[in-house]
Amino acid sequence: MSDQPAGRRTAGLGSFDERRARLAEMFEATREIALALEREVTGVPGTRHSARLAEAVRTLRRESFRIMVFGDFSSGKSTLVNALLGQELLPMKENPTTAFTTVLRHADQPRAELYEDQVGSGGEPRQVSVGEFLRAVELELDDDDLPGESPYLWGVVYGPYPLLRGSVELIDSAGTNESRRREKVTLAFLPQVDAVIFVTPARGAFKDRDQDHYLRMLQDLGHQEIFFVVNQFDLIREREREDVRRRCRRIAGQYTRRLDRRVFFVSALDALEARLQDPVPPAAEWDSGIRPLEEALSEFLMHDKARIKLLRPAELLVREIVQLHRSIGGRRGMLTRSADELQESLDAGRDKRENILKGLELIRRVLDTWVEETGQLLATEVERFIRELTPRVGEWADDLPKLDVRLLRRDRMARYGDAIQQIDDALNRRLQLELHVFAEGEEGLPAFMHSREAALEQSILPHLHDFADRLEELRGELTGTRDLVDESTVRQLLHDMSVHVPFRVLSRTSPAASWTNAAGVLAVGGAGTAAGAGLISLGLVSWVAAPVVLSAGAVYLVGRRIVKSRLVEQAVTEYASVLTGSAPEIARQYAAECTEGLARWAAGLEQELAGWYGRLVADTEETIRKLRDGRDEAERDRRALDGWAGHLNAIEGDLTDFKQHVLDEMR
Ligand SMILES: Nc1nc2c(ncn2[C@@H]2O[C@H](COP(=O)(O)OP(=O)(O)OP(=O)(O)O)[C@@H](O)[C@H]2O)c(=O)[nH]1
Ligand SMILES: [Mg+2]
Repeated sequence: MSDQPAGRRTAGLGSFDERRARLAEMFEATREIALALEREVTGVPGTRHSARLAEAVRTLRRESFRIMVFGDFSSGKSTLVNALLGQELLPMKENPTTAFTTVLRHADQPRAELYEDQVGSGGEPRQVSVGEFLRAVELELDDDDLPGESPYLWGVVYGPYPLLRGSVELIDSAGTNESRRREKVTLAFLPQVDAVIFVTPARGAFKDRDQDHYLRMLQDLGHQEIFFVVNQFDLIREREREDVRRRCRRIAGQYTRRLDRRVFFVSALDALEARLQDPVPPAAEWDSGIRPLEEALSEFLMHDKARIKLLRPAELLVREIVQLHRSIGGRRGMLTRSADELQESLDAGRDKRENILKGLELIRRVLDTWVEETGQLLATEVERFIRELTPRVGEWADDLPKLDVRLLRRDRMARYGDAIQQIDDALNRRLQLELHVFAEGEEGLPAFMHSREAALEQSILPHLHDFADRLEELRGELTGTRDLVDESTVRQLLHDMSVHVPFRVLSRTSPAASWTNAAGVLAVGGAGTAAGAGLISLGLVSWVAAPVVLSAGAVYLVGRRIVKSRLVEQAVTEYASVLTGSAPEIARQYAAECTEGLARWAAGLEQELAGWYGRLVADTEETIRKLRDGRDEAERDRRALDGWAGHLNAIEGDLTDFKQHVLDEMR
């Protein structure tokens, strides 16, 4: 160390702890500037930038190294964690399962903690046994067959896990794209982790643009070493595997430079099953693909852990500094001009401003038209699907389970009622399955919504470009600095859409989750009581349930004098005919609910764009006022901005050296 050249303060790096303290200092200094700037610009310190920086420092200072398993719901995250631990610890199920973020830590004695508050908020945990924890973390269907909400936001399980020796923590998260609430909790945890294992299901891996959205989010948080696990690889047919591998590597290649050590094709379930056997069958374990992943992970933990602990936040800091420079540059640009000049630019820019507003209006119209069209097409699509189903209802009868005669002991009327209820339940389960395939299958709603998304992109992207270009032009004239508008900035605006597109809500519902209950719900409280998550909140279940209940009633009356085989036949016919009859209404209701969700998303987007423009004009007007009030205040502001810019430059210089050193020394 002593032979390091003197000069910048990072030159002699010292021990890991010294380096970490040095980086934390850089963070603190940057946060001071962010706070001051926020006070100056918005009048409220402590918003976005400074909060992110504070969070990053907390993560940096934490002694443990956190690796989070992150990805879509039901992609097999919990199964993978179990496979890595070599035991069946966390709950794994076909339906959305993990209720909240679970941190796994090594300790000799098993125990667990449950937290009701966000990490870092100081709330005391509830101390529980591991068994109690595991019951709490498993999403349960409540009395109405809806996934219950957990009171807990996160928890810790301690146990003798050799993998996690040396202060490594493995984190299982609630899946994305399932419930907004659970997703929010998962995303809030992300800035607090040092590394990420991104799990995607092999069937339709990286399929949605929101995968891209989450991956960008990870990049923005400074994650440059993501482990990609393409899971459930056993479900891919042998002859298709190479294609899937190639495609996944191509996509992952956009986010990592070390494809060989960062992308893995795994069957977590096979790995777990192999490891639960005694002795472990080596061939099965090897075929599951888990070993190369583990080797890469352990190499990473051995050689790169300390480097990443420092480099990840350093990367994030670089990005934050760039943003801060940008804000300072814009503000300073305005202050260096005279009030008259600025006013003149604002006035001269009147045409531009009008064009910007016109552009906004145009975007609004495109969005509104798209939302309306999508609603109409969706109604047609759902109606068509249901109509096409009905001729097949007759075939479903072939698979009906035997009636449970033990339940048929009461008087004749009640007996028929019970029998029909059983037939209805079975038909309902089948219908639910068909709806599920429609909602999830490549040919069904996802394909429909993809085509709608593509249509929207095609019609709206040019307008978004125009709008952003014009706005930046105006900003350039007012401040002397402008952001370059590139394709990804504009596309980023549309990314959020996928979260709001209701087919995902629909596709979340699993066949077993809600069906049997629906008729009961309707009978007891009307369609309104079916409010809740997923399909049910969209009304599809209760509307599809309507014919079922009617059918039970109709057959119940005629059924007094018919024999059992006729009863089934009659029930099925009734079921099919009422289902067809209700198709338009079911489709209309469902589409109306989807349209509402999309309209909310569109309104949010419009509001955001209007906000960009509004803030630029308001900032300019505020600066003009300051400049008019006398040069003193403006001059003071300018000096302050210069001071901050100077500080940031110095920090940036230190940071560059720091990063280089860490890279060199730890290689
Ligand atoms: N065939 C196959 N099935 C798998 C594999 N991994 C997981 N599964 C199954 O996929 C389903 C979901 O697994 P989980 O581990 O609960 O998925 P998760 O990502 O934790 O789901 P959430 O907690 O809901 O986000 C379960 O039925 C697993 O048995 C795999 O590699 N192959
Ligand atoms: Mg899980």
